This record gives sequence, structure tokens and C-alpha cells, in this order.
Amino acid sequence: MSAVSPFQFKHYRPRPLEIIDTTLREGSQTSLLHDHYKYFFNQNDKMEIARALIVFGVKFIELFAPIVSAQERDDFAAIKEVRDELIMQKGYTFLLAHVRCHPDDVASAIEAGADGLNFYIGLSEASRMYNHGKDFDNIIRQACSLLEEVRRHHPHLILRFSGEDAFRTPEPHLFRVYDQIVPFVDRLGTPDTVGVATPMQVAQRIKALRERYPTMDFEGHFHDDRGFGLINALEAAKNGMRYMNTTLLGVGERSGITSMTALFFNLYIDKAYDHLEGYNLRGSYPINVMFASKLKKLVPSKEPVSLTNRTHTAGVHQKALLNNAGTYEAFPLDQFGVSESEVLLGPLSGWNIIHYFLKEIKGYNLDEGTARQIATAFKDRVYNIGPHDSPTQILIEIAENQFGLSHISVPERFKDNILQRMDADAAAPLPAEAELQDQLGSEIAETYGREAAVSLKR
Ligand code: HCA
Ligand code: CU
Repeated sequence: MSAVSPFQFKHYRPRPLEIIDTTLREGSQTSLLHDHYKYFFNQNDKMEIARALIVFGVKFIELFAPIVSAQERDDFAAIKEVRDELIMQKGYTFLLAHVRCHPDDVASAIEAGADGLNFYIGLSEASRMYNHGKDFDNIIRQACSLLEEVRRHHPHLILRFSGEDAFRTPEPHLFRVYDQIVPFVDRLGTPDTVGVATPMQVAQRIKALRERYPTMDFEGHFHDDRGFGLINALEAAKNGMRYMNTTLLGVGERSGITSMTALFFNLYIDKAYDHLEGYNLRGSYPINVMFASKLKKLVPSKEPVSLTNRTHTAGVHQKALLNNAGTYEAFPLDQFGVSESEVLLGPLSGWNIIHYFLKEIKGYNLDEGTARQIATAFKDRVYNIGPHDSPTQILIEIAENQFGLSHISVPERFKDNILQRMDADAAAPLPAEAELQDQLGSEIAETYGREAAVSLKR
């Protein structure tokens, strides 16, 4: 049995919004991983993701229960080491294991040294009939006896209980179970497992829960099946839901859940500044870039904190932008790190960041193998750089001189048609042509993609 951690939850003062990142649990269930025959994140990926989240300011990270597999158990230990290394610098981060209401899941999590247990069991009719097959009396009996026992023997653990599919569970059913569970837990989850909820229903549900359990904290988990994962989380946060499950780029089962950076971006726009306390917002784009590279993708265009939101193709847009950036860019994306200087390159940069940086931001034509070789050459050079050398410049020198990389080429007739701004004050580098039609712009984007847009900047 593991020793009790000196950092206990009761000494922690939760902020108005606590992200419970579940990229390594819910996010691992994304089918996007199948696109490149990868199926799961490897241990190094997981360590890098956990490190980035902790540096960003996330204090709660959800992981699979170690019982899931020997690999998960090993990965749990590796992530815990990353967490421990960062305690002096970043404070304590709580590792929460996602557990069924089953003693074996619980035992595996406690043995691995989890700080908390996120219990879940389905309460909707569909779950009861087709998932576990238990009726309410059975669910209550099983969950309460397990929770009571864990509480008694491990009083320092953070306990959460979620009625899976909470938004297809009628309120009286939810209350029937939660009334019994409340004495044993620190938080109640209300997952919208199949993404059916509307923002109005979310607000109403939170109001009802807060009235019935005034001293409880609640946790949201909103699937994006209807495209409401973001707006539901935003509505929930504004209605006093303190804990929110998010993932990087919103990945998860099916359409995924709320994207962490999309949520922060919107809270910022809506001036909910107290909800931003302690998060390194300038790290938003870099963390998205890092995670996209794990999925072997660019940051998707539907992610608000992405370069696409700074890319303009239509001539009429460009002209207006040159006069006043605010015409087509309403929000301060540079504060969320959508600027070249925020993608920090250094000796620790992995090949995938370098691949991404050279391809997405600098517009070079290169494959993964070349990126790996460039990363090795870059590492050799960058350890010895002087205070006035720029890592970006060194990388570009290596890419062009040592590896002969060239920019992705775009047909002459499309040149000068696309403008990309990397930060709010960047001088627009291209001459605008007022006559160019919107249609032409979208033709370029469709035909040549964003790499074309990027390379045109130079
Ligand atoms: C799952 C379902 C879940 C659980 C959420 C929670 C959901 O994949 O096990 O534990 O609060 O969406 O209901 O992700
Ligand atoms: Cu889920």
C-alpha cells in the first residue's frame, strides 16, 4: 500500500475553475489515433502531455485505472514521476484514476498512488438495461458500501461519483442515487455521455443540483455529438460548476468533449477573468501544437486557438486588414500564444515540434524522417548557442543549408493572395489587391490547403 502523500487535497484551495484534464483517459479513446495505425499514446507521449499540462497550470489529471493493463500501470508510474519532478516548480498536481464501482479498480488505483478516484456508473435507462443491468437499489448498495469503505480507510483520497449519461437520467432518478452518495464524496459528476444536452438544460440542471446539494462541488463532462461540447461547458462554468473535464483539442470518444483552450478563449472573451486564475494562457497554442503533433495532425481549423484564425485568403479581407486588423480579427489570439515566438524551440524540442514548426509555421516541404534528422542536428547545435543566437534562425539554417529544404510551392497566379498574421501587431507582409474576389481566396485554400497560405507569407 502506498504511503499517504504529504500534499493533501484538504490543504488545497480550489480556484473558481479547475480543469480536470482527461486527454490521457477520455482523449485516448479518440478514433483519430487510428488514422495512423497508432491506437494509443506511448509512454513518452503521455509523459510529455502530462508535463505540458502541469506547466500550463492544470492541477487535476485523470488517468485510466491501472487495472486496465500492465502498460497503463507502468504509464501511471511514469506520469507520477513527471508530476513529482515538477512539484517544486509548479506546485502539486492531483492524479485521479477513473474507476468503475469495483474493488479491483479501486485497489489498483490506491496501489499506484492515485490522489483521487473518479467513480462512475451508468444511471440512465439505457445504461441500466444494456450496460451493467443493475437496478437503482443495487447501484446504490454497491456504490455506497464501496465508497464508505474507501472513505474510512483512505480519508485523504479525493472521491468523485458520476452518474454516467446524467442528461438522459430524469432528475428524480439522479437525486435518488446522489442523495445516498453525497455523504461520501467531494464532488459529483454530471457527464453528458452521449452529447444530448442543450445549454439551457445544462444551466437548469446545475441550478437544481446546487439547490439540492448546496455544499457540494460539481464536475462537467460534455460530449460534442451535437457540437455543443464547448457552449455547454461555458454555460456550466458560468453557472458555478467549478470542475470541468476537458481534453487537448477536445479529442475523445466519437466527436470528443470540450477543448481546454477553446473554453479558456471563450471565458476570456466573455470577461470571466476569475475563471482564468493560474493558467498560462500564452501556452495555449503551443500546447495545441504539441498535442496535434502527437496525432500527426495540424491544429484543426475548428479549434479556436489555431493558426487558421489568423489566415486570410480573400482579397477584400486582406485590404481591410491592412487598414485595420480588427476588421476580420475580433479577438486577441496573440494572448493565447498564436505567435511564432511562443513556439519555443530549444534543446528539448522533440522532432515532432520541429516537424510541425517547419511545416505549419515556416511552410517548408518536409517529411517525418527528414524532421527527425533535422531534430538531431538541431540538438547538437543548440546546446552550444550564445546569448544572441536565435534557435529559430539556427533551425532554419540547418533546414535550408544542410538539408536543402524549400518552401511548398504555390502556382504563380495565386501568389500574393493570402495573408497570414501571427500576432496582433505584425505588419502585414503582402501587398493587398482589392479586386481579388472571396471566391478566388477559398479556391486557393481548398486546392492548396493551409501550407500554401503559410508559404505565401514569405
Ligand atoms: C466513459 C464514459 C464517460 C465517463 C465520464 C465520467 C462519459 O468513457 O467511461 O466518468 O464522468 O462520457 O460518461 O467518459
Ligand atoms: Cu466521456
